[in-house]
Order: sequence, then C-alpha cells, then structure tokens
Amino acid sequence: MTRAVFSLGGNLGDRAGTLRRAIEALTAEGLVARSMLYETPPWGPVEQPPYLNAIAVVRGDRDAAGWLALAHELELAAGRTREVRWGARTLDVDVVTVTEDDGTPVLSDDPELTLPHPRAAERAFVLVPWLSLEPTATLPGHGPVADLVAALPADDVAAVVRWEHLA
Ligand code: A4P
Ligand code: MG
Repeated sequence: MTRAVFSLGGNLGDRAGTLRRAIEALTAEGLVARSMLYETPPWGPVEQPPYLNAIAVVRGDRDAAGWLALAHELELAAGRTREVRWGARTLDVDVVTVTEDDGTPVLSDDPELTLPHPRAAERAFVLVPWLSLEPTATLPGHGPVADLVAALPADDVAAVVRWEHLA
C-alpha cells in the first residue's frame, strides 16, 4: 500500500461540483482525508479566473504511476482538455507526494512523474489547504509544510481563502 497526496484545482465551469465529484471518485480508491475547498488567485503567466483548490489524501494498492494514471482519469472525467500550459482548466489533479507504508517517500525526477511535485514547495494554493488538513505534514526534501507556509509571502497566504462553509 502507498499513500498519495493530491492537489485538485479548477477554474472553469461548476468548479465546486467538479472538485466534489473528483473527491467522490477518490473515496472509492481509499480516501483518508480531504481539505475544505479554497478560492485562490491564478498562479503563473496566464491571465485567467480564480481557482478553487483542495487537497485529498488517499491510501491504496496503486504505485506512484498508478496514482498519476488515476489523476489523469479524473481530469478526463471532468472534460479537461490540454491547451495552454498553466492555462484555465475544468480540473487539474497533481500528485504532490507518494509515501510507502513505512514512511519512505517515493522520489522521482522523471518529467512524466516528478515526485514530490516540483512546484509544490512554493505554492500557497497547495500548502495552505494541506497544512490545515495535516498540521504535521512534511514535503520530502523541503521540510515541514508549516515551515514552508511560514516562509511564503504573507500576501500569498492571505489570498488563499476558505470558500466552503462549515457544515
Ligand atoms: N507530471 C510530472 N510530475 C507530475 C506530478 N507529480 N503530478 C507531468 C502530476 N503531473 C505530473 O501536466 C503536464 C505534465 O506534468 C503531465 O504530462 C504529467 O505527466 P498537465 O496537467 O498536462 O499540464 P499543466 O497542468 O498545464 O502543467 P503543469 O506543469 O502540471 O501545471 P501545474 O503546475 O499543474 O499548474 N493556480 C491556482 N491558483 N490553482 C491551481 O490549481 N494550477 C495550475 C496548473 C496553474 N495555476 C494555478 C493552478
Ligand atoms: Mg497539472
């Protein structure tokens, strides 16, 4: 068994419905925990609408390549088309980390699947929801998520706003 941390985001169409359907699909795969939905300013060079983002933690029989295949299945099910890199999309699912049951992180520098995700350490839209879900989480090679959030510009952290109301 391995444990995977997924970052989910979308900024086109019914953003919350799309994210909730993807999280529902992850339930069948062994969902351990999910964060609230957060509204976040678009990151990157492309001008586009705000995103909703969330973190989901899953444990199951897949290996790292299997979790990436699942991420692509979820994107396809959400009608994602790949046009512009970093551009607007109905759903983007990134694999942030994969960990063996004994706690060993899976590391990879393969461009098809880089682990941990190469840009996670600098992204408030990944780190802020992850920290609230798992306060003791660490990003392999980078350290505690709490320290990474503390090192981000305060404006970036403040711009990640919890969107979902408490039940
Ligand atoms: N790939 C390599 N490693 C991984 C990994 N750990 N997880 C490869 C997922 N994919 C990985 O991804 C491009 C290639 O990365 C794939 O072939 C995959 O095998 P893609 O999803 O086809 O294209 P993309 O998403 O446009 O590019 P990329 O580099 O994944 O972009 P990001 O980094 O995912 O950025 N702003 C906010 N606020 N919230 C967002 O969620 N997302 C993006 C997308 C931009 N700005 C955003 C958000
Ligand atoms: Mg992506």
